[in-house]
Amino acid sequence: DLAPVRRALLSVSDKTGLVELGQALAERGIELLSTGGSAKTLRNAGLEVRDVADVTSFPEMMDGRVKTLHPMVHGGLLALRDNDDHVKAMTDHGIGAIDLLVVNLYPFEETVAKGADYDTCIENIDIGGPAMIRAAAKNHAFVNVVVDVEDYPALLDELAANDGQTSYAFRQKLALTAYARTGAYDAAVSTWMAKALEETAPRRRAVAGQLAQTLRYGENPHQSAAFYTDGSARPGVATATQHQGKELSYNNINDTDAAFELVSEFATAEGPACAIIKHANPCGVAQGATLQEAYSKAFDCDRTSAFGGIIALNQPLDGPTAEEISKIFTEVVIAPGADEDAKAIFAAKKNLRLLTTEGLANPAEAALTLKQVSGGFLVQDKDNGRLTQDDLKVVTKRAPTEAEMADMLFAWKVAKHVKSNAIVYVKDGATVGVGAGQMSRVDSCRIAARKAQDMADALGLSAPLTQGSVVASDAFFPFADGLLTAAEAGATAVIHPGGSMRDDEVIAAADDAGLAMVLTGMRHFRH
Ligand code: 93A
Repeated sequence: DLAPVRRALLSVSDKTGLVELGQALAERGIELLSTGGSAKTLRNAGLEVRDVADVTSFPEMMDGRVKTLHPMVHGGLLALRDNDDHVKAMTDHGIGAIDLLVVNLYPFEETVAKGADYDTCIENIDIGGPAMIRAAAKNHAFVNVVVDVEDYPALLDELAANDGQTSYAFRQKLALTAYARTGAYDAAVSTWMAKALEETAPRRRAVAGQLAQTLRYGENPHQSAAFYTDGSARPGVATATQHQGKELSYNNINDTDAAFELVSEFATAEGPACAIIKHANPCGVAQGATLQEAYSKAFDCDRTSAFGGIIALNQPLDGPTAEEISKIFTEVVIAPGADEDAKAIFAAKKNLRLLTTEGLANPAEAALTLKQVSGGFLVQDKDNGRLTQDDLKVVTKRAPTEAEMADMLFAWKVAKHVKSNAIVYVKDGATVGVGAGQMSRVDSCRIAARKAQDMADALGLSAPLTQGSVVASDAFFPFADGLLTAAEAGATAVIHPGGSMRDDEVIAAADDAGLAMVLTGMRHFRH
């Protein structure tokens, strides 16, 4: 697998070590070909060099943009030496084999780093160099390609060790380095170009999907951002019609999505439902006899957090509900339609965005979710897990009442949309306390109960709203403490997946406290 080196093409921007390399190669009797500046450097050192222009019978032209882009060069690099057709083509056209290519590219990265203007950067995109490098690397069965000054000594050592030849393994390594270089080079060009274009046409990054909106900023003002759609016709924030108000922000889109996905758990035929979202978590979810009632009950869960929230409804927005919503500041309302009364009422609220969809999302639909981590992304099925009463296992002495059962199923649907650790207290078809995103489950239990107490104080009630509620937990109770906190807050029934090592302890504690408990066997982590 040793291959001789008889002819070399040297074309380098960085002339460091060029003369020494040329000398060493010449001493081995290797013929030197070279481009303009490189040839001049070699000649000045007294070396005998043949110009590529002489080989191609074309002068270097167009400010050097075309010097080596020629069959006399590329044929010499790409021809398979052991292929009769290739050899015949070389003979027919007078193409001489090139066994060694030494190139380092126009200093594109350095030019960008120096803050050069657009045209200067463009002029420093090397075309002929990468073309030759890729050709030589492809033909590493016969050809050596060196793209880095640092590799000159290794090349000379290899030639010395093999009497002017190189091994296949050596050429393979050179080819690998070469492709890494051209890959990095093009990446540098595209990175620079993305940046350059963003100044005039921001955020046109290579992201799968259709750019729907260049956002003013991301989660925070120092982050740039954009909204891409994936072409799906699914009802939701991406396909909704906006009737009024300024453009949605990054956080608005995120929260509107969370709100609409949650409210879509409640089919229109199941009666009115409303979800209010803040920071991607629900601060109130309720069903009601009317849409207005559903909204009011959701609002009463946590009036403080609901301020500036995002509201999703599972029925077309009507006048009375719009009237009620208008009483405080809300960022976005999304619903499967809005009647003329509602639109007229909202028209007076310039900052309120009204979005309407064609129906609700299908919460059981199969889909994928993506999450980015450094160096990659995680892909999983969307959590479309849903339960009915038949899926539940009663594990306590006391079975839940019908009302408790209805509230538990409601709470379970909500818990799926709350960041873990999720604890959701529900009473009469409305959340009365939500604990979200805590690192310990017992803290979520406590926070939800405390917020319920705060609301009771604010509303002037004698007992917290959790009194006589049910509680849902998105994952099992690892200890009885969370459960006992819920019981203290007045919960009478509990729904959770079960499956803890201490299930027996937790169930015994529930029995002691007179609670009814059902296990779902399904978990709803959400991070
Ligand atoms: O402008 S180019 O893309 N057109 C070419 O045909 C070409 N061939 C080699 N630049 C080209 N080169 C590059 O010229 C090499 O990659 C090297 O960086 C540089 C060496 O030029 P000189 O020998 O004239 O200093």
